[in-house]
Parts: sequence; C-alpha cells; structure tokens
Amino acid sequence: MLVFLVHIRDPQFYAMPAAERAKNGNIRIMGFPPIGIMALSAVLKRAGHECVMFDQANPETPNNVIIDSIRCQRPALVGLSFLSTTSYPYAKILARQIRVADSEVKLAFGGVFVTLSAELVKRQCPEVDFVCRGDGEQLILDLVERLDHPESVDGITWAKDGEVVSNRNRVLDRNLDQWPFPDRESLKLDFVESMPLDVPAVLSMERFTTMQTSRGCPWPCVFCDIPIFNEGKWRSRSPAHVIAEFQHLQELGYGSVYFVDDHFLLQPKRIEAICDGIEQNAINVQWGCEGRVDSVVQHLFPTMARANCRTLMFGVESGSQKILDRLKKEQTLAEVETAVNNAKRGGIEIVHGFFVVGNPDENIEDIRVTFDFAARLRLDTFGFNRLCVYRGTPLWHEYVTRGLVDDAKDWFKYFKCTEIDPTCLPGEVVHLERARGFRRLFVYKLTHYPIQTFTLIRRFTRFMRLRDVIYLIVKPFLGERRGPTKAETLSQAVEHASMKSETAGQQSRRGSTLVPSKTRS
Ligand code: B12
Ligand code: SF4
Repeated sequence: MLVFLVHIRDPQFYAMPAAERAKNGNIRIMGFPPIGIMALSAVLKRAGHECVMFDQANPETPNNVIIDSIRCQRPALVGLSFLSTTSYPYAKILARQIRVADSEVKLAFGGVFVTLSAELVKRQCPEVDFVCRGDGEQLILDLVERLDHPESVDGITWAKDGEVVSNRNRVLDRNLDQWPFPDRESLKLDFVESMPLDVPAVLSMERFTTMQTSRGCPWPCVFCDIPIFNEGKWRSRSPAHVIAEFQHLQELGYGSVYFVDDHFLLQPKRIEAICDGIEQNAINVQWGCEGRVDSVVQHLFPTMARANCRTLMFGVESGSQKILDRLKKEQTLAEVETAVNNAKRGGIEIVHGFFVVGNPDENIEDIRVTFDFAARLRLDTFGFNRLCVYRGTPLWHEYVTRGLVDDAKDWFKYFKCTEIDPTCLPGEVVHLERARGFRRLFVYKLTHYPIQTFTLIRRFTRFMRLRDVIYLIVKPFLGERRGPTKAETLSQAVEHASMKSETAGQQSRRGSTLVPSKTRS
C-alpha cells in the first residue's frame, strides 16, 4: 500500500541558512528534521508498504506540489503530522485542499496536539478521516491494514454513521527497541544544527539529525503536557539499541545529533552504558540532550562530555523560587546553580538554560531577579520565551476553572498567558523588562565571563554570516517587534476562512524565497 506522510511546519521554526546546497545535492534547512514521520516511514517500509514523505520546510514541496503528487500517485492514505496549536491552521488548510482535489483518499492527523483534542479536531476538520492518538508506530500499521474497517483500530477517532467516535486508547508500548531506526535518508534535505535562540545560531555545518532514546516525563510542571501524552510514564530504549543507531548515523556521515527526549538525564546506569558504548565503538558523532536540574546523574557529566556530549539544555524557567513553585517545577534555585556548575566543570561545552517570562503571579522584581540569576549562572546560552498555555496542561484546566479560557471555544487557540491571565504582568511590560534584562545580562556576561562569551561568539562566526552574528548580538538592544506573529493570528482566529486562501498562496510562493527565521517568541 502507498502512504504519503507530510510534516506540517509553522514557518517560524525553521530557516534556510544560505542559498547553497549540501555536497550531496540536498537542500539545507536550519531546524529539526521531522522525526515523527521519519519514524513512521521506517515502520511502514519494513512492513512492505511504500511511503513518500514531504516536509513543509522544503521550499520545493509546497502544498500544490503535494496535491499534484497525490493526484498522480493516488496513495491510499495521507498522514499529516504536526506538533502544536501553531501548525494546526496550516494542517487544516492542507487537509481541505487535499479533500477538494481528491474526495477518495483517506486522510489522517497525528501528533501531540491532536492526541489531546481528538474529538474536537475531528468535528472541526471533518475532511480528515482519522485523528490518531498517541504513539503512531503500531497504530499506522493497523490502520493501513484496516482502512475501510477502522472499528478495531485502537487509538483513532473517526466518524461512524455520522457520529464522532473514539476507539479505545492503545496500551502504552514499553518495548521501543522493536521499531526500526527513523527513515532519515528518503527526504532529500540536510539539516543544519542551530540553537533555539532569538536568532537561529548555527553550531556546526556537520550533517545534523535528531534521535529519540526515551519518551515521557513523570513531573507535574503546570505548563507541560508531556506527562499527559505519556500517561505519566517514562519509557526508554536499551543502550545497545541506542548505540546501534549511533553507529548507523556515523556510517551515514552524520556528525551531530540532538536527543528530543523529554528527560534524558533520568537513569544513571543507562546513561553510563550509552557513554561506554560510544567510547568502545569509537563513535565520534557529537550529541546534545536536555533534562532536569535535579537529575541524579550529574556525577556522569564528565563521562558524557568524554563520550562527545557537547550540548546540555536545562529547563531553568525562572530565577524566582516563588515562580518555580507557582509553575510546580519542583526544583530549587540551588539545584539549578549546582547542575549548571556540574555541567561546566564536567566539560560540557555548551550549557543552555530555557527560561520563561510572563508567568502567573510574576511581578517586575521576579523578572529582574530572573535575568540577574541567569547572568550569574555559568550558562553559555539562554532562551527567554513568554509562557503560553496549551490545552490539556494543568494550567489550561486551572484557566478553565477560573473562567479565563472557554474549553469549548478556545481549545485550538494559541494564548500567551499575559494576554488572558490578570495575575500576569501586561505583555508590554514583560517586553520591556525582557529587553532591559537582556541588555544587563549581555553586559554582565561580557565583563564577568569574557572568555566564555568570546569562545561562543567565535564558534558562531565560524558558521554564520557576519550579518547574522551582529544581529544576534544587537537584537536585545533593539527591543521587541510588537504584535502577534502571523501564526499566532492564524491560530487565534475563530474561523480561518478569510485567511485560508492568503496562506495557501503564501505557501506556494515560498518555493522561490529564502525564509528568514523568527524562531520562538
Ligand atoms: C523537538 C520539539 C520541537 C522542535 C521541532 C521539532 C520538529 N520536528 O520540527 C521545535 C524546537 C522547533 C519545537 C517548536 C515548538 N514546539 Co515543540 N517539541 C519538541 C519535542 C521536544 C519533541 C518532538 C519530537 O521530535 N518527538 C519525537 C517524535 C517521534 O514524536 P512525534 O512527533 O510526537 O510523533 C509520534 C506520535 O505523535 C505519532 N504521530 C505523529 N504524527 C503522526 C501522524 C500520523 C498520521 C500518525 C498515525 C501518527 C503520528 O507517531 C509518532 C511516533 O510515535 C516535543 C515534546 C514531545 N515529546 O513530543 C515538543 C512539543 C511537541 N512542542 C510543543 C510546543 C508547544 C512547541 C511550540 C508551540 C513552542 C512555542 N511556543 O514556540 C513550537 C511549535 C512548533 C510548530 N508548530 O511547528 C509542545 C506541544 C504542546 C501542545 N499540546 O500543543 C510539546 C509537546 C512540548 C511540551 N512540553 O509541551 N518543538
Ligand atoms: S520536567 Fe520538563 S518534560 Fe517534565 S513535566 Fe516538566 S517541563 Fe515537562
């Protein structure tokens, strides 16, 4: 059976580094590869099916090209995969366009966002036949076998005799080693490794990809829906399976990999075994991962550094204990400091801190202490995003109870907390304090950690255009662009009809332009 898989992107989250192609002729994209559809493609192909993937980051495959290919090749199923609220409007537009072009082809949606709102998605987007919930590997195999009799396919939401029905949930599969490595080679794209900063900062021009060695996280942070998506469980692949994938990547010429695990730093024995495997098998692929600051594996940071772990990212969130407690982060400022120091002492080259501002109950002083705290930490890089609330998270439930969001009307919208929660500072104030904080942070870093700062800037200048490096440095001094992004506007619109044609036109025009990235806001 022929299956098409499309990764729907929000254009804010990738960029084209330069007009040139990689040596192998592939187009270069600055961003993460679509590992969700790559995982499903590998599974389908191993089972004897044919699979064609499209990534919307590829300027050569805009919607009209995908639709033409559907008309020509007549796949039995087209699966659209996307991560979140901000890409949902683009997914709906494509689904509607496909349905207009082909009334027969079966359409499926999958990913975290649709998993958590499956029935609502099915009702709002009736063009889609199946909304797929949870892990997709076994689900897609079952679905292609029973496209015309989906009653017995666990984990799907569909319409039976005009009624939306949800088949029972899949039992969470703990055996992740059973699945083949993602199909990274069929998509003719090469990904460039960059940091999630306000300007995409290129780390290396090595062939870059992502890997998932574990799934889930059992902590209760109020803004996060990973625990819900994974039923509060953490599941992992065995070290031997991870090492085999490293070897496979090395053979394919990849030089750098980032783990998209929610919390890699969980099990000391497993991490030790992975690091040993890397050394014993002379694997020289560099890697990066993220985890919590209260991790019990910190004594292994030197081992990880020796095994080519170059980047470690921590969810620091705030420099105010009051805010950490409000977010139910279950970590202390002392733990943050210890983890960052341990990582740097252990020899990790780039230690990154994710921060959020615009939190509930946050005052100006909390933002100031957060930037001062960030300045004092030995972090190499930082990201300061505004807190957003997503359906399914504990914060969303709280906002429903407090009457700040209406679950029936607002479930698909994108909200910064500052826009809806009166206990947050106004958005303008957060903007201003963030710009001020960045300036103080930068000056502090230059004067107190000059070697660390210059080493990092030197790394960026090796791979980035000078213009981009200068922008990266001066942007905090320029202040913020005000107002919502196009994606935010799209996802906030109650009915997308008026924007549909405009966005569709823009998607097809993207074929010839180089998209400057704005990255996360
Ligand atoms: C890496 C990552 C990113 C990367 C991009 C990755 C990429 N490929 O482009 C970047 C940094 C760009 C990013 C950005 C954002 N992200 Co993000 N991201 C992740 C992260 C950590 C891993 C995603 C991943 O690679 N998973 C591994 C693959 C294998 O899993 P998967 O894609 O879910 O696919 C599996 C199933 O979902 C299913 N499946 C998927 N598609 C389909 C399709 C079909 C047909 C079927 C049958 C099955 C199926 O099968 C797959 C295999 O089991 C997740 C957390 C997580 N664990 O999911 C957050 C996560 C998805 N992101 C999230 C958010 C909020 C965002 C942003 C909106 C953040 C922001 N405010 O700016 C943006 C939006 C991006 C966009 N719209 O394009 C939230 C989503 C919450 C929600 N309910 O919407 C998550 C869950 C994080 C969290 N803690 O809450 N993200
Ligand atoms: S520790 Fe990270 S992944 Fe786990 S619940 Fe909190 S934010 Fe989500």
